[in-house]
Amino acid sequence: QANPPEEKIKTLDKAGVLHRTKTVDKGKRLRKKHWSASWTVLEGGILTFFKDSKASAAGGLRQPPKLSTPEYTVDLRGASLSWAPKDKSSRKNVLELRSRDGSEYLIQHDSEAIISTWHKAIGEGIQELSAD
Ligand code: I3S
Repeated sequence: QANPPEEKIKTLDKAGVLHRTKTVDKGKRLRKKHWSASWTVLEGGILTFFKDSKASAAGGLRQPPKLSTPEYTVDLRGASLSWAPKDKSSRKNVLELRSRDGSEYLIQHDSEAIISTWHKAIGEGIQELSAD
């Protein structure tokens, strides 16, 4: 292997704007879904959802929201990812991410191509961590 694992894990895997909502907080189902479009970063086995920001949604990849603060940080170690069952949302292209601490998130993008790249990247992130 060319790079030591410490080196590899620091790499930025992916960043972009996604729709997301938290549905379960450490085993406790939240009463209401609050979808928001927000800047999302996958890096070093951690998925970070930044606070909802119209600027980040509009700016897309060209304008990372420097002043935005993380809202949810999901450790992918021990997490699982699947396509959300239809009863979880009426939206299309919805992924469901479950963290090891029993929290759940829905992740959505209208573009099937874009959500597929996130599916692959997050899935690979989970795989890499399970190999340690
Ligand atoms: O599970 P629900 O209640 O159908 O989720 C919907 C609500 O969160 C809704 O908010 P309001 O109750 O304020 O209208 C959202 O606008 C919808 O997007 C949620 O359903 P979908 O199917 O889009 O996840």
